[in-house]
Amino acid sequence: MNDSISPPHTPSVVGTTLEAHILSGQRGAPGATGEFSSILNAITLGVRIIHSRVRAAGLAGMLGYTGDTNVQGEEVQKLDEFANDVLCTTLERCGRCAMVASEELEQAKVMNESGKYIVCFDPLDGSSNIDVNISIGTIFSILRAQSAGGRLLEGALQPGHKIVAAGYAVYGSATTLTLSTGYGVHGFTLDPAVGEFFLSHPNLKCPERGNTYSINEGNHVRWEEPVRKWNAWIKSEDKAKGLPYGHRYVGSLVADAHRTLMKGGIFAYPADKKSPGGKLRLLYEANPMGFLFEQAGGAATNGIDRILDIEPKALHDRTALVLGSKQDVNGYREFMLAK
Ligand code: AHM
Ligand code: MG
Repeated sequence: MNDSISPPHTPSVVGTTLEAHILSGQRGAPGATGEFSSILNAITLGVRIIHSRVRAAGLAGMLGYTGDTNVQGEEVQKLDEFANDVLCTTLERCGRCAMVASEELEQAKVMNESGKYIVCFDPLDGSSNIDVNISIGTIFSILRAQSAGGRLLEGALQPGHKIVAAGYAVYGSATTLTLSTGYGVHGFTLDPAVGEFFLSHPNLKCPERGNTYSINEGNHVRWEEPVRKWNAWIKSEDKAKGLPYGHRYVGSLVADAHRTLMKGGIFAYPADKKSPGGKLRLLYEANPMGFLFEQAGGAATNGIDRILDIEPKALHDRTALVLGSKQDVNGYREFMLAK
């Protein structure tokens, strides 16, 4: 080997922090304005604080502290409430956020009526999984606030196609943040020793087609006939068509969606007899995911229609959600239309 020849130079992404990425303006994205960057920084600060508490809470759980008070006799805050408080506080303190809408708040909370942005979030998605050390996460989207004369004109009830940025954090084997400001999707990994997110997965693309499906099979008896037919088809033996698909289901949307975004395939939470309008929430679960999947070249529907075109009527609206590789989401749609 001739060690005088150096390997071809490829631009290094090592060392690009999330903050630097946001401040770089993301090649013309709205990140160029200080307000937008400051909102994103407030969210990512919140995510780092939640990460730190999630890691410690797992340890406390292992030691058996399951009651409402900790060893010092202090009241133990439920993690989802804690996560909600953290995000509300970081966003309020940044001074630029007009309003927040959260899974944990009955009503939207106005913060600064002259702020330019509204943030919708699920502070701790999949929180029922915390006790068993399975991945959980935080999902968010950022919308523009319309205000005139210091008064807010447009609130959080906006369709997903108006989103300017969205992302989710997964507190898993690593803590990651997947983010889009409308110019592709980028993945960041938290270095816990440094306390910073670093760019680890630039330009994420959801494959055109995958080989896994993700659905709660326990709801089979509650599904409508077209969902059952699709489910039977995707499990059928047909080597030429790449069937059957493998089955993966964690029960945390962040984890199931993240795997689907990275590896392709399909995630579905259809409407069923128990949840006729679907289970997942439109504003802070389906819409941010829909925005990210489309930005990554995938698709997101309610089975038939594009998620991002649904007009929300109330803050906590639910929807059926089907997301993943374009071909897989289209394949599901064909079954729904054939009913
Ligand atoms: P949460 O936001 O209250 O934690 O719950 C929503 C979760 C999603 O993360 C997940 O996709 C779904 O509910 C799982 O539901 P099920 O247990 O019915 O399969
Ligand atoms: Mg949730």
